[in-house]
Amino acid sequence: MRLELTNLDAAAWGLVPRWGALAVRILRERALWLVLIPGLVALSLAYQSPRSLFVDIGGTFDNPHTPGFYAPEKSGDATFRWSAANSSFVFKGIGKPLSPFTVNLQLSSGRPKGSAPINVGVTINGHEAPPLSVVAQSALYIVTVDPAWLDASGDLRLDFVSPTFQSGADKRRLGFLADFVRVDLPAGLSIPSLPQLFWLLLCAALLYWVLRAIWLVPRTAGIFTLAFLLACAGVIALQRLLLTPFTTRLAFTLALSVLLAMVAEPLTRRITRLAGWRGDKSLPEWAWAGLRGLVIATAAIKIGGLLYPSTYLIDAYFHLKYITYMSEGRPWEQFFGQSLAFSVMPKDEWGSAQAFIPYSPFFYVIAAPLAWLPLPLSLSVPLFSGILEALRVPMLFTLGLALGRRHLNAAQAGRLAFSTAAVYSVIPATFLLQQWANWPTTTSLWLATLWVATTSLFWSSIARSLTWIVTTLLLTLTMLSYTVTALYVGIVVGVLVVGGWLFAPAERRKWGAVALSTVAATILSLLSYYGQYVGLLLQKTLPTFSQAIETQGKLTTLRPTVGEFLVDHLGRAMQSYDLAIIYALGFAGTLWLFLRGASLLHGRGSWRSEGSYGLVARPATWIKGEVSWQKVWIGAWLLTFPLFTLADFWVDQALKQFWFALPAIALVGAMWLLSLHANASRAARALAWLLAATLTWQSISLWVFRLFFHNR
Ligand SMILES: [Ca+2]
Repeated sequence: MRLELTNLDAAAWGLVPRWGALAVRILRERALWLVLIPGLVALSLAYQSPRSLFVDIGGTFDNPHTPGFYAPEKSGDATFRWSAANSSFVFKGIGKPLSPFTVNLQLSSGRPKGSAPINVGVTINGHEAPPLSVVAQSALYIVTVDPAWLDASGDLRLDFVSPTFQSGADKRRLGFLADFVRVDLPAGLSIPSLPQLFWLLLCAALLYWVLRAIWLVPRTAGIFTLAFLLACAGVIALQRLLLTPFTTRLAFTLALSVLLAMVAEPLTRRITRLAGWRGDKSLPEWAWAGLRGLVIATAAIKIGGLLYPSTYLIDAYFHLKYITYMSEGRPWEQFFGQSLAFSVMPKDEWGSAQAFIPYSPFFYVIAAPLAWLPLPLSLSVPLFSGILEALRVPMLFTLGLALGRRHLNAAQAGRLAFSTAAVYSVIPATFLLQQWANWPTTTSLWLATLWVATTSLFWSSIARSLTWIVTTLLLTLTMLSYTVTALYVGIVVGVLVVGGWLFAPAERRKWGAVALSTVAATILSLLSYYGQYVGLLLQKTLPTFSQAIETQGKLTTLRPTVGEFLVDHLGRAMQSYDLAIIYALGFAGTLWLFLRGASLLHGRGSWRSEGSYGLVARPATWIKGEVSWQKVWIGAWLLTFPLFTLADFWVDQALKQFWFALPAIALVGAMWLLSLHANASRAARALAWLLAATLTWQSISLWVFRLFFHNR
């Protein structure tokens, strides 16, 4: 059975019960059981591995194991954490050995040399062990664990009670210093952790379900699922502590990913049908299966990464603090007025130009209700951000549909829509934004994409009241959400309306509607937020800026020369954020879209026979006559990249110009890849696949590198 709508105009929500039917069906599939049973055996065997479990305290992966300890610290090459009066080491799901084993602790009291040893009490899973007499020098302490103290969960917990002292100006009450822990497992039989087995098998079943839902046959789905279980068994055998604190969250992530796809797909179907893609223009079912797969993969990889217990998110602390303030109802002017605006403008960068630019608290307002959930904000906010990011995939799908070329049949339109979403999903920079945790920016870019997707999808009715009101409200939210994005969007609309008026005059009524919508959105956002600062901006900020440009030569004090700007700033960003391939694709796609030779247009609506720029360039001739409204939109959006990059030389935008045009770049990149793939030569097809594979690899490796090994 395939998860699809067999009747073209069947209700889109009819898919939800079909997910359920598929779940029942796969329980009877032999492939699933042929995978789960050997998987269970492999996991149980992996638990027999007597390899020691080593945790470097203060290192990259100690977070889930050190409740009650203070933040990690570094001194030279040594990494460590201070304990408090009460602190613990927790090792989840290590299994239950049948003979006694030891835990080795490298500790020191951290007191001055020659001080008397301190007495640290230890209980192991609630059973009292002999106390440790911890001396000032770093030394190894060995604790023996009676296997009877462990239950079927295979969890091991050491609770410490320590005397404390205060050191210098440090306000913390410090107990002892911990450098590393090593659990030496005995040779001989070990009972696997039953909850771990349960969660991992559940994850495998969910994975099999997902793979069957995107049309893989039972055999192939089984092979991938088995590979997953064998990989898990490998980690359990080698270093199970990298996996065991994550298994419940992994199962949650997979279930949530399915749920997101279950809701996002019918919703997207409904919206695209409303926009006219129905009846004989219905998109092919495989495109929907592809969209489903992309939403699930994006949600699973991005949310999974964000929820991994050792993940490090750069700006999380700052924004979580303001969300907390907002949820506590702190005084608006004191916390969200000028002080917030200045706190995001570092003095060393802005120099004498440090002046007030309103910093919209929009994100803190919409995120504040998350504080009422029975979940810490450090989990719920990244989760919320990951969900938004997964929902961006169907937006890109509709963008490809709306702004794709004219004269495409439903199959070709479906291919472009899917490819646009797919290219966006593997842009390494989209992963980077999640790790930066600059949530106000990402939310505003999300809203901007939603605004363009909605406006272009319903372009034919943009001048009618309902569409106009909805898109105007979306534009207002976009402008309210972030000041820089408001400015960007304003510039885009300016270019769009002027360009449309000149190059696509047949659509002037609609360009007028967009212009009017922007005026209305600007007035609404001035009335509700920005308006209160207009006087301040005119009297203080602008004079300060112009004076700063006179004295500093530029608005910000960084980047003194053109060469440094190109090499240090742009070059380094391109290199370290893996932007090169995606921008090259975007450049090739832009040339392909705007300079494609008219003489090469043989079969209308076919990707073939139209030269692909880049490796397979053909001469171009400018196509005379009217430009399509889609091209004006794409052109205006793409133009923001060179425009804002140039502006970046004078006004630092913290790299925001790199991300703003990414959806448009994904769209033209997808067009170019499709035309490359349709090219008859095998080398061209291979290149299209190679580029897609390289981008995927770059995304995953950037994600892993950034989350675990960066900025610690
Ligand atoms: Ca250490």
